[in-house]
Amino acid sequence: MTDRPDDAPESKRAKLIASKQAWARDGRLLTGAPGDPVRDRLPPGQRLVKDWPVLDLGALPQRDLEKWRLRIDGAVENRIIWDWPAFQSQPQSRIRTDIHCVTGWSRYDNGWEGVSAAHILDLVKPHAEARHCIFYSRDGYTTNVRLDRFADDEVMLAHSWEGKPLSQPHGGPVRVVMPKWYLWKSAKWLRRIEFSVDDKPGYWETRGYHNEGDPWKEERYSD
Ligand SMILES: Nc1nc2c(c(=O)[nH]1)N[C@H]1C(S)=C(S)[C@@H](COP(=O)(O)O)O[C@H]1N2
Ligand SMILES: [Mo]
Repeated sequence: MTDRPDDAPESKRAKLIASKQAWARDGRLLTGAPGDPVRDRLPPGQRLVKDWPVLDLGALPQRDLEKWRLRIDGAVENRIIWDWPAFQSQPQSRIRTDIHCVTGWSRYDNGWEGVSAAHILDLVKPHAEARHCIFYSRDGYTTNVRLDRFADDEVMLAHSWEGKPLSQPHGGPVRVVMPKWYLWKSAKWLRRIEFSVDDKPGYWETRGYHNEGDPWKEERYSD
């Protein structure tokens, strides 16, 4: 898969999606030898990059902080709708993590700043039956994670990367960061989080990609 083409024509976008689905069919990059996150830093089948590639469906949503809203709802006690000032006024967290893309690149030491998943869970109080989080993005993308994975202490909604506002191509103003999972779980241009009793596989999960996506277990593709 190539970098995101600016104003991707429909044919180019279709090609990119088709090639990524072919990767899943062919089991590209699978080594068959799971890694050990204690011993290694680079998960199996990955290569280290220094730059930060842009990967998405090629539709770059407008960045408009006036109109920006984040809705958090579903199986929760307290629903939230934040506008930009409300989001900014939440307690801030910082983490430094590696990121791993299923197309084979990993990038070490990304400094993120934003609002932690732990803080969000404190505020919304998911119902006892809630098991899943579904992320909805402004470009129509969706992805699903288990609630216990969302609750991991490294998970956050990031608005900054390396001390600067997250750039629009990388998901600004706000994206999810789920560093323990392949990067497709880290939804860019986040607009809604739904807590759910039922799982709702997202864009890539319904196109041949694994429902969980642990890079150490090479959970790239569904069987
Ligand atoms: N909204 C949205 N989020 C998305 C995607 C997308 O197409 N739309 N692509 C996913 C995929 S497949 C990857 S690998 C990462 C890439 O993030 P980056 O462009 O910042 O490297 O974003 C993920 N989040
Ligand atoms: Mo990806």
